Amino acid sequence: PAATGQVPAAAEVAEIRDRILEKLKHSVSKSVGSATPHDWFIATALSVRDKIVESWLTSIDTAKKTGRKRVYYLSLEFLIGRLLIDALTNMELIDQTRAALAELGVDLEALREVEPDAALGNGGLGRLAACFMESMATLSIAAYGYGIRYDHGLFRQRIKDGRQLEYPEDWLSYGNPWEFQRPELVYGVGFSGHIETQTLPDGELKQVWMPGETVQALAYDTPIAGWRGAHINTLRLWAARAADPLRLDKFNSGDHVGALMDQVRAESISKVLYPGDTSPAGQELRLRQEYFFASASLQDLVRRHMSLFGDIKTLADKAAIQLNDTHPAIAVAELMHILVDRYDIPWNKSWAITKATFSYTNHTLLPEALETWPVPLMERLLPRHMQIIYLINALHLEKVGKGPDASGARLAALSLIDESHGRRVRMGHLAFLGSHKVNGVSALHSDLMKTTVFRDLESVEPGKITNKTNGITFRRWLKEANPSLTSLLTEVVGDTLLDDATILEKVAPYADDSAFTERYAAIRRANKVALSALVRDRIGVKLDPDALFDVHIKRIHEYKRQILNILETVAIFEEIRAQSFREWIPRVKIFAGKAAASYTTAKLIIQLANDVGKVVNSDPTVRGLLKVVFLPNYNVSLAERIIPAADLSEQISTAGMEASGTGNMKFALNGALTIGTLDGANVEILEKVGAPNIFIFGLTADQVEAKRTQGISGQEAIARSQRLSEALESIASGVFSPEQPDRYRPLVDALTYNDFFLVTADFDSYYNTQRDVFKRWRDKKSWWRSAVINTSNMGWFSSDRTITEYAQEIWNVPTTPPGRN
Ligand code: DL6
Repeated sequence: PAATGQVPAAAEVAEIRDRILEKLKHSVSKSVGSATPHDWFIATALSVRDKIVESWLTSIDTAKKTGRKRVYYLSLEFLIGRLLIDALTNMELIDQTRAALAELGVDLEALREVEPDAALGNGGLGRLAACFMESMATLSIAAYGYGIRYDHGLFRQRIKDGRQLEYPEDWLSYGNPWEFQRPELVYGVGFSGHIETQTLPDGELKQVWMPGETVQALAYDTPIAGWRGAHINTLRLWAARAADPLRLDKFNSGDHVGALMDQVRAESISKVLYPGDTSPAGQELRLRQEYFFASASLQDLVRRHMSLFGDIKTLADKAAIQLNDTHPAIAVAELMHILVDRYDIPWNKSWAITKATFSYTNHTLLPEALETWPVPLMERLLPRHMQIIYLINALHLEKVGKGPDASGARLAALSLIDESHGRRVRMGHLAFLGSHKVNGVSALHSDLMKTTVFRDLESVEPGKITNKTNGITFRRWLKEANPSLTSLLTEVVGDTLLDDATILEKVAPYADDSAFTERYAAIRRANKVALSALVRDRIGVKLDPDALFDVHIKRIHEYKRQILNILETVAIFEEIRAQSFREWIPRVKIFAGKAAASYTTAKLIIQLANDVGKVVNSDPTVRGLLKVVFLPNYNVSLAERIIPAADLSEQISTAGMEASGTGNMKFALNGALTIGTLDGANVEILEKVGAPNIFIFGLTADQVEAKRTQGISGQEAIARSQRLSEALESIASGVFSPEQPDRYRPLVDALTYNDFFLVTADFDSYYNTQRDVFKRWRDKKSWWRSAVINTSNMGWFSSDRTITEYAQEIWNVPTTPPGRN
């Protein structure tokens, strides 16, 4: 990152330099002469970690002394990315450290690049968890994040002959300087076995679960520094180990592989993020992961609660547990198991404590992502929990079955057990019932929750569903990703911008100040030059930094409609070839994103983007007026490079399907204009930035629903639009895949006959709106005016705002804004 312009004090620089040298010598065991960039990275990370640890211990002590309520954020995913620049930024040590390293002949930027991304998440949900951890620390909330320490995070994507290949990701292979192993913190997590019924002295019956297998959960802690380092929280990740790592008897008798079987089985739980779940074994492993981390986390937090407060009945006053999607939902049954079976708290009281303690965030309405587990699997793996779930369900149905509208269909919809295709436990229902608040992640999404998947449950507990529109941390997505823009903005609003993002509003008047917009535009251009160098290095394509950078980066999914963007690209390509004399606007289409390994259609879309790029980029008639690039291995670090260089942000999901989006916020904050549907948080971005400063197109969520009831064939839309039919025809006929002309026939057939995502219905509207984008781009004054207005209105999308809402309306914990500790 560029320097912030402040000259660090020489004494402080010298002290940091000496600490780095000390770490290099005593912790890395290398001399200055022999140190590699990685050695310098470790030494620098350890030196800033020491500073963090000092505040960390104070934060923990203060929370203990004051007896504050803790927030526990349970998430199977934390998409953290790199931490060095983040830690230095939040500890306000970045300029000093850069100067100290420079004295040693080391470039901080080079160290930034050697740190592997901690990619313990798939996409938006995991990245949100990482932003929330940072904001909770910034707001001095005493919080713990709980998750799994996967040996291998999200797969590494390579593109070979245009196709995605998946390779294991190895973020831990050089060690992880940020974490602390806590060998003293080990919990046994049981699986399978049987239940014994015991009779208590008072005649009551008690169920005792005797697990058939126990896996150990080992804690690894990573400190998460809030802005200005005033408060540090803990991210506690669990690694799985066998209780008995080596069967010595087997080993000594010569069965060397068999002796390690238990270890392999146990450790597979924390081996990979999101193991493929198309096989029954894969499904079982996923459920084992969910229970493993839920159980370890609850045991840990109950132990802390008991040692601090000594009374399990006060748990809800001192602990708020947030379920990040349904992945940790089994924790509801686990807490009931702990309260009823371990602490002998009566059922009703236990249920009241459970509900008061938990809250649940829903992140998707896609039916395939709403988890359900086969009852036989649950019965085998978690017999006591299945019993508890049945009892929760029986009491719930008894209550709701008394109403006048208690039809069989309604009870079936309300039940925790879905009986429609084999018996399955609905984890969303379990999370809903076991929580006192349930929230969606944008206004539209929260409304849709009430009318779709949770309609019946909402009618039983009206008002339970609330909205908490997502946010992003401006420390990472503004200051660290775009330091030059941050410097420009702080010149205008002052250096408390990262303490209170709403002061960005003060930038609005500068939208009409040409001296300001010229500097703003120059910063974008420099970022585009830097991105162009990256693209050339990684995939060998040369870009024109003065072209319009039109960016579509996110997971590859049909509902996100990368194919709509590709169709427009193809249409323009054909037009440039046919009418090369026209005055075309040079444009670069940038795609990046990973497809789930088993998602065939998404992988075909990646291949299509690559194939289109190959043909377009080498066509002599196009003369570089249109370039199409697909950047491999999209991750947090790459996003940090691409977003500050984007002119146009593609947020074009089928309306009603993207719960919120957070990339949309990152782009708009950095001044890209959005082309988007009225979906997720786009709706709120429109409200904030105003219609003239965003390009909205396409069907609304209501229209999508209506259209789907009429039929989803694309034939009519294709017949109506010559451009669309020609673009589809050139894809289907093999223009982009001459070596295999029918490669994309399945994609084109789906759009023609079964266009569930309504790509064809939205095509003309999207195409025409892209022409509006061109018109605006020609009028540079107007373009930069809109860009500045976007930046100035994005303060509300800070995750500090989101977390403040959670704290006040769901967790009931105080927040202290940064700078006021
Ligand atoms: O809430 C974070 C993020 C949203 O911004 C995205 O719109 C949404 O798609 C994503 N949801 C998931 C859900 N996956 N599952 N299960 O990642 O959450």
